[in-house]
Amino acid sequence: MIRKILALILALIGGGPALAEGVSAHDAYARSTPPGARTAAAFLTLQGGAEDDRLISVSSPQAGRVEIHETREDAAGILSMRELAGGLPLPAGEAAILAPGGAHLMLFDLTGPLEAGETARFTLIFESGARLEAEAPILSPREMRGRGAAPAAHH
Ligand SMILES: [Cu+2]
Repeated sequence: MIRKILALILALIGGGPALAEGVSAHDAYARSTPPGARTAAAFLTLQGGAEDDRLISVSSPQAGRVEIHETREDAAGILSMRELAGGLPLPAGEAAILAPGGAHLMLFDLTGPLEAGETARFTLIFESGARLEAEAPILSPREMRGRGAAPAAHH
């Protein structure tokens, strides 16, 4: 129910002509951080519009910098992550799911801890010029596990 309301709010905030055929963002959430942490991770689902597009830039008032990361597993099963330098492709009509263990938004230079129960805010900018605001509930470790998330290996 709460998620439906958030989605509705997002739809209203995101409004305008871009929404009908444009990209949209859903189901955003962020991982809470322990005191003193300087980085955090957030996740969401992007839905492509009528044209191919690409998420090229993300910012948050709660972080000095936000990068778009992907997670890779090498032959030995070691996970590492790196910035998607060219941004995240979002083909027309397809969904891109950013989730633990995969692509994610990486927050650096946090202005403060991300406390469970609060909200992280993001501005997403796409190659097409589309701009979306996303609100991400900050989840406790227990709530993250409820999402099927593995324990944080690399954050
Ligand atoms: Cu990362």
